Amino acid sequence: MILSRYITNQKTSVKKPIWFMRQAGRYLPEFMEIRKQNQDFIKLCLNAKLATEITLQPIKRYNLDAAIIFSDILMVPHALGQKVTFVKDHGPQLTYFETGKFSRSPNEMCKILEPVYSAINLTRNQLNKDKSLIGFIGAPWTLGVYMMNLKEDKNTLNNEKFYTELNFIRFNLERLVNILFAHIEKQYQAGADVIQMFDSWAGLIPEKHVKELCFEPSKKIRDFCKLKNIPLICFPKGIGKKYKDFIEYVKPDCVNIDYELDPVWASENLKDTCIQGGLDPKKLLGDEKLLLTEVKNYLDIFKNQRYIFNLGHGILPETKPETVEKIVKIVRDY
Ligand code: 1CP
Repeated sequence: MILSRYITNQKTSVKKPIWFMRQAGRYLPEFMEIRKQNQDFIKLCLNAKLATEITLQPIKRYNLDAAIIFSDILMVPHALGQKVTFVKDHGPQLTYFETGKFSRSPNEMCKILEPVYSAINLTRNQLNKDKSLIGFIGAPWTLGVYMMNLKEDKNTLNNEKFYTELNFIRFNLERLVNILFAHIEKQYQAGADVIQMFDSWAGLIPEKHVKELCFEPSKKIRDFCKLKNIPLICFPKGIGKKYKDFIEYVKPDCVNIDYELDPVWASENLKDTCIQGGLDPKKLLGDEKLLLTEVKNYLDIFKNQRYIFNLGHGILPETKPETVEKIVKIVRDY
């Protein structure tokens, strides 16, 4: 479990661990093969045997230091009773969220998500002991964005809705925090040794509300993980220089930086925390020489710090598997 020990500073090897966000899925031909025969994405996530197989696909190909369980942040709203569908070119669509629907208890939700925990258990049994298995959640705010439909098609905040429903949002984030405690603990008990919290839409929050809607719920999750000794990686994407305030307030074990953040600034300003990621996933689609320079650039900048090689957001579906292989080689040979 290199990664969890590295994050919690029990292992200070000079070699940087490497894995990729969204490494299991959409860009891999072996995934597309399984996907073709399994049209219902939610059902696929709830098929423990196939979810295990998909989770292990990138490990077999690239021998990465961590596997991330094949599931989705939207499995939580699904298990809470919302209907989740994936509409081509529009992203996920969730049926209108009524307060009454939220009345499923954490226990009832975990029952529905039992196959996810089984997949974690199955994967752990097949994964080499030196590899970490990452479980994950969507941060309360990002789940709220999907559950309450707060985003417009252009990936901007629906301001009118945000301000008229602010109290409803506050109320639901509070409830989500408690629900997520249960989901985290179940994943940990099943064999995940690290949890990553994706706050993919943190950058949409109006400045004045970032502390309340991103930092505070994240801190509650962090305190729960600390209490249970569960290593936590946070990814508050798009908050710019507020990364520094985020770290001071939330104190995560590790933080994933996004591709908009200047890595030199990150290295100088976030230096006491383990840093992960940063490289723009779009760079994997362009000129190869440029890409290799960029990879080395990240490794150089973070040479004397705890740094996990990863991207500044998930791998794009258009990425060639061979490109990923080349990156792995550079990081291993560095
Ligand atoms: O059509 C398909 O084949 C489904 C595509 C797909 C996949 C492979 C979706 C739909 N989700 C996933 C898996 C997934 N999602 C994983 C496990 C695989 C891995 O990481 O290797 C993880 C960690 C996620 C996390 C996730 N889902 C996030 C947070 C990370 C991020 O990229 O910002 C978010 C916002 C989602 C929502 C979601 N699920 C799926 C889609 C298309 C979306 C919208 C965002 C997007 O376009 O990815």
